[in-house]
Amino acid sequence: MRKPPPKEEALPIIKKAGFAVLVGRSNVGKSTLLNNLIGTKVAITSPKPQTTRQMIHGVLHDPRGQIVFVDTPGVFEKSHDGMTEHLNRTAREALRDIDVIVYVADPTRSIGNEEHIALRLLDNSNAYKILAINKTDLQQTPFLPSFEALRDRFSVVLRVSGLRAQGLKPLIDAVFAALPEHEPIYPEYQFTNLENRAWVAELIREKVFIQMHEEIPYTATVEVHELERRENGVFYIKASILTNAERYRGMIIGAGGQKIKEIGMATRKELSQIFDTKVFLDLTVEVDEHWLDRMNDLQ
Ligand SMILES: Nc1nc2c(ncn2[C@@H]2O[C@H](COP(=O)(O)OP(=O)(O)OP(=O)(O)O)[C@@H](O)[C@H]2O)c(=O)[nH]1
Ligand SMILES: [Mg+2]
Repeated sequence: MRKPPPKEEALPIIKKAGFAVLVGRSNVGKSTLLNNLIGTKVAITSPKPQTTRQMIHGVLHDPRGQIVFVDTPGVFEKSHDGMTEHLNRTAREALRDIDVIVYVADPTRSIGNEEHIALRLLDNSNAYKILAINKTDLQQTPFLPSFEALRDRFSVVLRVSGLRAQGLKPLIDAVFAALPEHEPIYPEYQFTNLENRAWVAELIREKVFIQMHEEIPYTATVEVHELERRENGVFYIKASILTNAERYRGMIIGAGGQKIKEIGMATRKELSQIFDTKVFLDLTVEVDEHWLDRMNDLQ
């Protein structure tokens, strides 16, 4: 007797997977776009430049396969300080061995020297290049035509709004079209490469960026020492904000402890909504002049 042909559903389904790196100038909206592509807050955002300091993976799971979007620090022109050098280097390194580049542009800002520095990142890459012109929800996008004119450097040009989650489907489709067939890179339940502690540290750092002005956010980092769900269901977090000098420490604490209280309150509010439980946050501010050196050593 002849064997019946294999049932169609028994055939292995070949899916796609790969890395799509979001690059561009600082503040163009890469991290906001990443979060809305994934549908979860994996990266912090702020109206200030140089918010993102490390590569952050956001994993999109889809019937077609898996896209690992990689958020990168924005390219910044002023490069005399250690932080900017670290950020620009991280953005450059993120472009090694990847499948797709999503170059994010902000049409409210002109194509100046810094944009050209950022565009140069594309030059030696064989990756499939997509130009995502962001912030198209805004009325004032005076430099839109000059970005459209970059068309020849890219395989696809798309208009999106990361903030309003507009134009994301064509972007995801364009990335999938360019990805190779590949095994999934992350397990199905995982959305980011950041561990919980690192992610909570980032959330606290975001509040520092939002609450503090001038150079203060750039003098600070956050370390989470303990993170556990206690028997009563409460999330217990012990963390410190590290800053370069005593005077900055005083400013982050604020008169009568007002600033640190606001940073703590905003963090607790967000985390208790995400975890759907009470959050206890023990947050201190400490002087540590070497945090930036340690970050650079990680490279
Ligand atoms: N109107 C509008 N604002 C946006 C959009 N996307 C981002 N923004 C705003 O732009 C600012 C910067 O956003 P981020 O996502 O932090 O930008 P980034 O490119 O990751 O910045 P760096 O990490 O510093 O390089 C924030 O105030 C966002 O709310 C958008 O589509 N429309
Ligand atoms: Mg960012």
